[in-house]
Formats: sequence, C-alpha cells, structure tokens
Amino acid sequence: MAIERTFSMIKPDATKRNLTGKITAKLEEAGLRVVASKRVWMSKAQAEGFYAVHKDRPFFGELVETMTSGPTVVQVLEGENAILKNREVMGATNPANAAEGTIRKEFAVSIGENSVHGSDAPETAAQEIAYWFSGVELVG
Ligand code: DAT
Ligand code: MG
Repeated sequence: MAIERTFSMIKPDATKRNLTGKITAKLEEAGLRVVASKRVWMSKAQAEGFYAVHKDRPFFGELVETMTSGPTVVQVLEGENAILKNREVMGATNPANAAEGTIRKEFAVSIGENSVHGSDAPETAAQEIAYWFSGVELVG
C-alpha cells in the first residue's frame, strides 16, 4: 500500500475540552505522522465552503454553527493507507456506533459534536488539504 496523505480536523467540541494532545496521540499511535498543523477559528463562509457537499442536508445549519463555535486544529496526516487508517481510528460518525478504542467512542459527545473530521477518499483528501494549506506548509 502506498504512502498517502489525508486531511484531519480536531473539531471545536474537542479543542474546548483541551483534547488536542490526546487526539493527536491516538493518530500518531496508529502510525500517522502530522506533516502540517495549525489552529483555525473558522468563519461562517469557511465552514459553509468546507462542508458544501452537505449544504442540502437538514443538519447543515447546525453543522456550520458547531464548527464556528470555537477553534479547530486542521492537520495533514501522512502514512501507509492514511485515508482509511484515519477513518478507522476516528470511528463511526455517530459515537453510539463507534468501536471501542476509537477517538469518537472515547471523546465524542454526539453525532453533531463528534470531535474529529477525516477525508473519506483520495479526491476529497486532496481537495480538503488544498482548502486549508499551501504546499510550503506541508513538511514531511
Ligand atoms: P463523517 O464526519 O463521519 O465523515 P458525514 O460526512 O456523514 O460524517 O457528516 C459530516 C458531519 O456532519 C458529521 O461529522 C457530523 C455532522 N452530521 C452528520 N450527520 C448528522 C446528523 N444526522 N445530525 C447532526 N449532525 C450530523
Ligand atoms: Mg464526511
């Protein structure tokens, strides 16, 4: 399996509870390397643009409100099979369905406040990395 890069975000519900270090440790323990990281308090326009794929979903307003309610930490992760590996470490979208040992099982509050985001495919990973980072910010 090739070395991949994926986009990860530690959401406001988690930064507010000071969980950035614990969540990053879980990603690193899974073999993912943080090659870029910064703290961003998203504007409404940035959140709407980032989650544009969900704009017609009933939860979109709540999603944008939640994502702009505090700082996030946006990261690029690198490793073998990084996209799938990150999704595995994150756990299911709804923490009630998340497997033991996953970030969402351990830390998420609800389906809307589920602590982390992770790209779901190579195309979205490339788009999401480019949305938040320029090439010179990626330090492998
Ligand atoms: P994931 O974050 O696991 O990729 P997704 O892409 O389906 O999940 O949805 C994006 C985010 O939108 C999700 O992390 C939390 C929010 N969300 C999804 N379904 C929701 C729902 N039924 N109610 C409230 N928020 C929801
Ligand atoms: Mg998604």
